Amino acid sequence: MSKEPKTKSKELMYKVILAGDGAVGKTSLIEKFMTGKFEKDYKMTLGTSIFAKSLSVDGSSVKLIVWDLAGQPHFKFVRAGFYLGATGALLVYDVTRKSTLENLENWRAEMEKNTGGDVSASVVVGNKCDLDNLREVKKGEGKAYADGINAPFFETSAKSGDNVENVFLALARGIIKCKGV
Ligand code: G3D
Ligand code: MG
Repeated sequence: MSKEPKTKSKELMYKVILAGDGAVGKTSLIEKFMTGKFEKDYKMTLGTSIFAKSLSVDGSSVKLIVWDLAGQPHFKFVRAGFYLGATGALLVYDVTRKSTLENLENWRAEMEKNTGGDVSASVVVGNKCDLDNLREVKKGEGKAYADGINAPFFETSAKSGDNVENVFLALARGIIKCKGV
């Protein structure tokens, strides 16, 4: 897919990817965003799923083509192609597992390597904020990481829906800002 926006009925189209360790809630987030439903059955993502959704951002219509990657290390070899042409990324960790935040740097490195640094906007997402009793990562720690890479930050719950839409809006807004539309 081209990195440049494609114009169809004045709608801009961008490929974005969901990056983050297995079971942080990437598939749950995109499913919640698409349907408003939270799927309780966990199915390991095999390969890639692709979702499309149009958003209205500050008067512009933007279509996000969201690629949901296999986060499991044994699928690493298939990931390279999924980064191709990506303009934006959600970097997702799980607030109940600190290692998933620490691993975001590895995800970023892999992304940079495979896109040549062409991902123009990222948003850092601390998911599962409904599980406050199991929390291992303070909100401030996620925010500090996001500030360090100059990205917006949100805590979300794919279960309750908290901030799910805001994350995708922020990503679309970041892309538009970067592309100077
Ligand atoms: P992944 O796509 O990143 O691998 P999934 O992650 O979306 O498949 O989610 C992994 C597990 O976390 C699933 O639970 C899912 O229901 C749960 N989950 C995802 N988001 C949230 C959330 O915001 N809050 C809570 N409480 N759970 C969440 P199971 O138990 O089926 O493995
Ligand atoms: Mg998944």
